[in-house]
Order: sequence, then structure tokens, then C-alpha cells
Amino acid sequence: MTYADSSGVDWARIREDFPILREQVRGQPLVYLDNAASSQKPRAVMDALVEFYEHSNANVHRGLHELSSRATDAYEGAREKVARYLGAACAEEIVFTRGTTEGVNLVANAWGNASLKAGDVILLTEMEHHSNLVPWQMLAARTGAQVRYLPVTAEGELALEELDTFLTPAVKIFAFTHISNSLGTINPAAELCRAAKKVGALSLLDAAQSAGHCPVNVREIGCDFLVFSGHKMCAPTGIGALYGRRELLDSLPPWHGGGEMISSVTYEGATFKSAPYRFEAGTPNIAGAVGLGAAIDYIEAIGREAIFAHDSALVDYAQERLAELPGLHVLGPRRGRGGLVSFSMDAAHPHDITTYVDRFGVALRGGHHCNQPLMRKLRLPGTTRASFYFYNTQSEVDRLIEVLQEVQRFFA
Ligand code: C6P
Repeated sequence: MTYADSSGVDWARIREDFPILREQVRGQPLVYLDNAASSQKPRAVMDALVEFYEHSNANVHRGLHELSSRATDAYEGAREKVARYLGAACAEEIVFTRGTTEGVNLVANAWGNASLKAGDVILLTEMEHHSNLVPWQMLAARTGAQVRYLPVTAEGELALEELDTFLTPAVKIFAFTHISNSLGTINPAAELCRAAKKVGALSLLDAAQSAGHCPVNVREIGCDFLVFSGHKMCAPTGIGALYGRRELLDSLPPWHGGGEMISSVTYEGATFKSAPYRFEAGTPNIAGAVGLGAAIDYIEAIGREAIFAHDSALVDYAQERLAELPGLHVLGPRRGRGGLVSFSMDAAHPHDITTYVDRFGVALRGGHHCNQPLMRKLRLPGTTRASFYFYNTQSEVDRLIEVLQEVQRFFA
């Protein structure tokens, strides 16, 4: 099998937009296959940051001068872009956050503290990242609610036949990942949200691994909340967003208090702005939001269907090639996975593999990928993971296979 892509996109030209991909690492051309951890940034996003700082930089929402109004327009313009990108009904449904982790914590606190009591159930899955697990455990400890986990099968998929057993009326929220960062599994988000709704539970979708990789539309999926990180989809670090249905967000109390989230303050107390501003206390990451807006423009100019087709073709090719290596075991579903592949090798520990291939300029990730409970269930110390994005190439997959063959020779 060879890598096949029928999108018609000139991927080689697109690769040129990423200056860092021309880097040499240890005297070898960089092969960057750690995109699930963080993607690289195109020139257009870097230019948008420079443009903002050179022409519009000031604080937002509070100044009456020209630069403040330029900065506010840029910041609120980025919010509108995120809303359109996710198919939200309006910009008020978008809260800027530092990323996925902060988005989950915001919901677990603003919604969870006020809504949960002993006996309630928070339903997660066994494949959740710590970001969509620890905040719920902390909430359970505060409220007396219980955390339960929809099991993962030996094939690395959710045990959907057990969904009815787990989704009881005691479940108040079902929070799950769209694409698993360690298995690559794509979960049937719309089906799971529909099932949650049937028992009166809210749903939260962790779109950290999907928002920049495939079409994601909150109204088609039917989720109540969605969280994602900009840095995994060409934007700077420290910016992401929470989507929440408007009436739901407006019904929630604030989480962080401070400037910008209030309507009025006295020495005795405060009243708060409506959503999303009541959730954005203090000076936000203005330039980050501008960078996220530029990243969205960039991704949309390519097209998310084309990106998904490219990543899928590359991961299929990688799986075929990895199957040539004896003693290498790929985790997760064989077909229909996101653009990443996790594996274990009899020859060596994931940390040793990842450190060794770095000598050849190949960037992988090795370890538990913030999925410790899942790794424990799978009885693995961790995995080695190659994760792709639209600027990766078939020849980079071939290079990966060559260096893994080196690993096998070195650790034999
Ligand atoms: N996964 C990885 O290498 P933050 O750190 O907030 O941007 O994203 C957290 C997060 C939440 N959910 C999923 C499914 C994720 O994959 C991640 C981040 C990185 O797999 C870092 S551990």
C-alpha cells in the first residue's frame, strides 16, 4: 500500500509555510511527529501576532482610546471566528480559556459546584486524558458525587453495548474525548451526546485532538459544552476556548473573580456580567486570541475535510509500514482512527525509544500521555506515539520506519 490522498491540495507548498520544519536537529532534517502534543505554527499566525503588537496592542474592553478599540475589535473578532468555526449559534457561546484543561476546570467548578450533590454520577470513559479526569475527581471529592467510567474494549474502542448500563438517570454529566490522544480512537460524539440527553445528563466533548483535525460542529454533535486548545491547531500556546449553550452559560455562576467580569462592585458584594465575560476575569490573552483567529483562517483555507483525509491516509500508511516490524504492537482500532499511532516494542521502553530516535532528528512522544489509568488497565508502562498533521509526508513515515529499525538493532 502507498499513501493515497485525493484532496488535490498542494501539501508540499503548505509545508513551506512552516519555517521550523526546515530545522536541522542533531545534524539531521527534523521529522516532527509530536503534533498531538503541540502543532507547529505557520508564518501567517506569527505574522498576525507581529501585526497585532505593532499596530493594535492595548488592553481590551476598558480603554476609550484608538488602540484599545482596535485591540477589542481584534479580540472580539477572534471570538466570532471561533463561534463560526464550531458552528455555535453566537459569539456569546464562546469563552476564551488557556486551553482544554482550563475549559474542563471551568465547567467542573462553575457548573459542578452548584449542581452536584452526593449520589450524583459524573460519567467519563476509561480513555480520558488527565485533563478530563482529575478536575472531575476533585469535583466529586468536593460534592460527594461519584465518578464512573465507560469501559474501553481490548480493541481500544468504547464498550458502546454497555452505555445503557452506565448512562442511568443518576448521571448529571457525561464528559468524553472526541479523539483519544493515546489510542487514536474516534468516538461517536453525536450518538453519545444523544444518549446523555435521553437520561437528562449534560454532555462535554473534549475536542483537544479533533478541533484542528476534522470538521467539528457543536450543533450537529449536540453537545452542551466543548473544550479545545489552540496550540494543537496552529495557534499559540495559552489560548483555547470553551463552547457552552448560551442559556446554560448564562445560568452558571462565575468561577474566577476579578476585573472585567463584573457589572458592579460594592464593599459588600458584586454583580456579574452575562456570559462569556463573567468567565473571563482579568486581562485575557489578547494576542493569543488573535493568533487563534489567524490559525482558524489558515486551517479553513485548506479545509478540515482535506486535512482529515490527509491525516487518515498518512496514518493508514504508517500502520501498514509499522506492521513490517517484528515485535511492534500497535494500539487502538485498525481503521477509522485519528492521525496518530501509539505502539509498544518488545525491544525497548517507550522512553528509551523516544530518546534514541531523537538522535536522528525524529520527534516522537513516549510515556503514559497523561492517560495513566488507561496504561495501567492495558498493563503497559506507556507507549511510543507518532502523531501527524497536514504538513507531514509519506517520506517522513518512511524515515520513522528506518529509525525504528535502528532501534531494533541497537536494543537487540
Ligand atoms: N494532550 C498529548 O501529548 P492542554 O494541555 O490543556 O492543551 O490539553 C490537554 C488535553 C486534553 N485532552 C486531550 C485528549 C489531550 O490530548 C490533551 C493534551 C497532549 O497527548 C499533552 S499530554
